[in-house]
Amino acid sequence: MHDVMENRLTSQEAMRMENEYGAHNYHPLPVVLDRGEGVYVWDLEGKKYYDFLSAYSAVNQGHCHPKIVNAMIEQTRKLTLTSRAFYNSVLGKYEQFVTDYFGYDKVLPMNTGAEAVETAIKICRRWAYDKKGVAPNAAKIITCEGNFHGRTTTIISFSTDPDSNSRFGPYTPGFEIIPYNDLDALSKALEDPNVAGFLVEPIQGEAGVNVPSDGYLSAAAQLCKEKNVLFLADEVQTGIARTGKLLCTQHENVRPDILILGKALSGGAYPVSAVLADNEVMMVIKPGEHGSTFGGNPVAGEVAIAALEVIRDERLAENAERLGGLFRDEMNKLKSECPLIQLVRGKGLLNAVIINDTPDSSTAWDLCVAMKDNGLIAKPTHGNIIRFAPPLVMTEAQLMECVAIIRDTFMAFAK
Ligand code: IF1
Repeated sequence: MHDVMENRLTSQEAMRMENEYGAHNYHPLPVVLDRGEGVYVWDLEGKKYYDFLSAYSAVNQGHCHPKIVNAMIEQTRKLTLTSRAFYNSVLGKYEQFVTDYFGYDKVLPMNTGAEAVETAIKICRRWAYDKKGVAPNAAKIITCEGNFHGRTTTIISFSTDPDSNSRFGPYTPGFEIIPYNDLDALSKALEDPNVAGFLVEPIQGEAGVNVPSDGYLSAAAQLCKEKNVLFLADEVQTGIARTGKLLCTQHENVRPDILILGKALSGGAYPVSAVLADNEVMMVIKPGEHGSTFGGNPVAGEVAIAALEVIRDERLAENAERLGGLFRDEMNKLKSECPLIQLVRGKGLLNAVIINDTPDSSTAWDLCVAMKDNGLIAKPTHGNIIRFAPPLVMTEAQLMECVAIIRDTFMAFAK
């Protein structure tokens, strides 16, 4: 027993190794997570935390959900990967399940969110040439200021965040950037007959949970329809029940022409992403024209089926809607007592608190470190915005315990 204790990895040692041997492409909060279960995670010293980031909304179903883990283990013991050179016994079943679940004719399975966004861009451009009659290489896709759609070179080509795109040029052409939540700007941009699609996050996550005006998404979708332009919804972060509906676009009864999913499509157990569309769009891709080694693998299929069944069977969208409203009410009560809070915003259990300090101040970071010490982990985005996004399996009692931790931390800080 003594030997085992002596060799036990410590958080300090784990952080040192990451710093020494890993690229410095992140600045993590100083906590080393070792185990997760439901809404809880534990560090290497056994300290327990509420997880209020959910791996950026990938763990909506809670950490290590037994149904998802068991589906992964069972399939992994049987067949992990065949490539798409051959059929496999899971893919057709998964494709039928997921297209029925979201109401589309077809799905193109990929692995990461960025791959799904890249796939959607390629499908949209191909549709513009083959169906809309746009001249070769002239297709344009409209995107929004403040967007985050992934980290590949084409996607960062239309990012407006210098951290995401500076000194990674030359950039991929064919994108026009307009202000988010601005229908006049969209209407003007749509005058160009070469526009193939409008790529938009229903809520801008990385921008700090930027919720557009009511009616923006439905009006934007209508403008696109009138101009024969595809509406591409990036629901990688807002989808899978996070905002209180299965899809965030459903709050406005918008049905995207191309739907992009990732993250919680697998419950955080495995990289699974997907692009869904109807036949007149999806069938522009012919055999051999797009693909991926792992895309559509049997483990991904079984994991995604289990993850989506959990969302439905445990009514997690309804829970997110109810607890999200409660959380914002409680944060607004705290705002009335605490000068540190400038604004509370969000939908369902995708929320953010804007801290009353400059983006280059350390206040939001310091608050997150203090909350960590008090048993709740969250992380700032863009300096002074703290995103609060717990797993959707949280109970009201657990949420109120977290509200107390946030309140105690903020009130102690404000003294
Ligand atoms: C990081 C946040 C960032 C996404 C949307 C596509 C992707 C993402 C709406 C790409 C990924 C992740 C990536 C991660 C941090 C996190 C994130 F918004 F969630 F907070 F960066 F903006 N569309 N978001 O949010 O999916 O390729 O990562 O599977 O890169 O730091 P991916």
